[in-house]
Amino acid sequence: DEMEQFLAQLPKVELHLHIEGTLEPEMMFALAERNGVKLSYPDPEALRRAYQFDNLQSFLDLYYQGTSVLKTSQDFYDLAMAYFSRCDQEHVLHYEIMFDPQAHLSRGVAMNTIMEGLTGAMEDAQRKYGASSGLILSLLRHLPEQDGIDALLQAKPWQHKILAIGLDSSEKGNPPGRFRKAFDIADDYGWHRVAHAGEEGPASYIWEAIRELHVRRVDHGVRCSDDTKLMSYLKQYQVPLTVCPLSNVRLGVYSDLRQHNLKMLLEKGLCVTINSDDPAYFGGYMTANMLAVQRAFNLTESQWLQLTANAINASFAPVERKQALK
Ligand code: ES4
Ligand code: ZN
Repeated sequence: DEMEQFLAQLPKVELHLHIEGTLEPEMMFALAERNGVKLSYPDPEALRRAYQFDNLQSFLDLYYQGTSVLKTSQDFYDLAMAYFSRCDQEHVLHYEIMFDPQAHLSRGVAMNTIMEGLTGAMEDAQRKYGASSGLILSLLRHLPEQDGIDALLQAKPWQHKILAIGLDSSEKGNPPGRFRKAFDIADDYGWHRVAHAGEEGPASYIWEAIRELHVRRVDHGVRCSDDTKLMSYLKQYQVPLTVCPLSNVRLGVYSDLRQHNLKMLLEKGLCVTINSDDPAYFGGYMTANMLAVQRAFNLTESQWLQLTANAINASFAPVERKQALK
């Protein structure tokens, strides 16, 4: 209908996207073949059928397995280019994408291999599509802080090609405060700071990410609604939340989209944005997330324009680029 048409053509900005989470089963099998990697599923269909998750951990187990096919800079280039091409089709004009270097370094893939592939694709997407982009180096919170610091030191030669530090993986029992030193190094590199907080973990982790890691934007953050003081703070300072609707439903954070608090948060004046997280695993890219939200909440056109304005404001794009996006 008319609203779906409006959403399909709306210029978009994506701020919460794990590039490893865009690895579609078909590409996983193609890369496995190319690199001589054995997968534990017979074909892409069987793999896709296994994408039934009980919680964040059951997803992460498959997600990390999937990364085993990524070996060469060409693999990282192809992976990123497939996502960028999808973005072009969906009118996503600016994207800030996370990657998990520790998931690759631990398999013997060098930082240079990852960075050459990803930055090469970003430069080509800029030329080919006119899209702007940034890279967020995300640390795995289930590993010791020192492992993350080692990854950061390996990224030092690339510091000017990276926009921000992030923090992801298993949230429960892994509070943000443990990563202060790592975030201080990122600060010395001149990077912005984001962290996953309040996805499965408690609202206190959102406070901790803000107070101890000085994050400028919170990934997910939906559990903020358990804490009225926190909600007031997020509203007052317009701390952006990168909400991922289909992800939250697939991982059981909400039983269905109608139970999601994103409309409430938006109407209370928080800086909510909509994002796809790991679209190959959660059943949809940006447009699919927006259409699912529209079916659940029937938002007004002005609410959609607000969500888009929020994403532009929440981005780390230079002011001139932000103006061009508006
Ligand atoms: C993730 Cl949805 C989600 N949460 C935490 N860590 C992640 N890594 C990739 N996707
Ligand atoms: Zn995420």
